[in-house]
Amino acid sequence: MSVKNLNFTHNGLSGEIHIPGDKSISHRSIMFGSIAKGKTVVKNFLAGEDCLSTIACFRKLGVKIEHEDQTVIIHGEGIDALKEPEEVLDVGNSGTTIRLIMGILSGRPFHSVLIGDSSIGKRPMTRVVGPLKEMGAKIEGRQSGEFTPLSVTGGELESITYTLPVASAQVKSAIILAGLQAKGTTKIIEPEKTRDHTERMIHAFSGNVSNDNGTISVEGGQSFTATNLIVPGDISSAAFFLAAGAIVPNSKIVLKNVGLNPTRTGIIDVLKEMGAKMTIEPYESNGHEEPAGDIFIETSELKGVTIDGDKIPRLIDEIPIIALLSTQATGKTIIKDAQELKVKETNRIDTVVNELKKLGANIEATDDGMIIEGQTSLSGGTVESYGDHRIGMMLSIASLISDGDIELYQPDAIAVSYPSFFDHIDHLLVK
Ligand code: SPQ
Repeated sequence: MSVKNLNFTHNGLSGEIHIPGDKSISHRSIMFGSIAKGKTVVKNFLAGEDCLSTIACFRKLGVKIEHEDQTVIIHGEGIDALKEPEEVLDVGNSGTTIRLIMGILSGRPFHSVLIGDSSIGKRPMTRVVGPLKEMGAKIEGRQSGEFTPLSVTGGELESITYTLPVASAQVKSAIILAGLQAKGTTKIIEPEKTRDHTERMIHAFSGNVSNDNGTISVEGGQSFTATNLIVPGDISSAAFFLAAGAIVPNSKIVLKNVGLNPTRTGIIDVLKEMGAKMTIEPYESNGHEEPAGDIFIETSELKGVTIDGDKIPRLIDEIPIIALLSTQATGKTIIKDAQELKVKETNRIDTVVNELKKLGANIEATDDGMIIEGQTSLSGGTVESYGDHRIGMMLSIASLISDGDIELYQPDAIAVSYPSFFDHIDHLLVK
């Protein structure tokens, strides 16, 4: 197993970094480019392992995709041109890829097999398989379709009206992608608002979808026209440096081109409530579908907060780094209503609590979140990402404030969403 010794010597953080492209949007750009007609050019694409898995899957479905660095060109021929894959579709570590692609495959009249890594093999799929079967897809898998490997045979679909039992953009998006191929209008009722990148992407590719007070409606039989996209930086990646800027002494940094879609900006609200010294400069809207801007942040005195309810979907992937932030805030931070953390790349309640405890944090797991008591100084120690990119990055940021060196097992997982992460740390360190 690979291991990285994290012993950065520094005098704070300074300077600016350009945040790499948003993972959720990069996945969707490949998917919509593949089902649209014409040439789609995507700039600032995230060339992380998860999004490369999405490219590999669509190539196996017969789509011509050129990729160099942060630019991807997709030669779409429409959804009817997708072909039965001769090989299994391997999604690697990517929950977004497997859940969304199932929505597309459900309406395609052929057979596909989906597999992923050992983490994907433990993540629940019935949440997507259930509604897609209701629409008419034939899907089988281990434990009645709960786990990979999954096989999908698509065909004619009926529209449904479906109330999401969990706040999940992946479930919503899978049903939208199937609904686009179904007879009639599919309606999805969303009790709590989740990220709306799929809906925005439909508009960008000249399609229609509406949201009336949490009921999303999509008409079947739509076709899409290729477009050019610029992916904004991923706020979930920026979050690690927002936290670093706030908790590493003598820091003042600028994060350029951060995606500011309001369904994703929960981390900004939390940092403000904790007392972070931060300024946001939104870019002028240039008519493209996703807002972005620059964020300035500096070392701040933080206080504990409570995070719960409908705030959770707006920052679900940022909870590991919020836990670290909270160890440096005075008072108690309570995170609740976050049971979904248990079904991410790892059980993120357990991995966050166990690994931060090893560094001396005062943190306890609860049934639906965690409670952190600050302010605690962190020690060095041996910790592990357990193959979860967000746990690996959180522990690496912890090493910037720990008293001793941190040995991180499985640091490679970070390449899933942020291949240039350690270069960016290195760039910001004041030596
Ligand atoms: O793609 P994957 O593995 O599910 O990635 C994660 C992450 O931390 O990067 C979750 F583990 O992000 C999800 C996010 O939690 C990406 C996503 C999307 O692009 O639609 C939505 C969220 O998941 P969910 O289950 O709430 O829909």
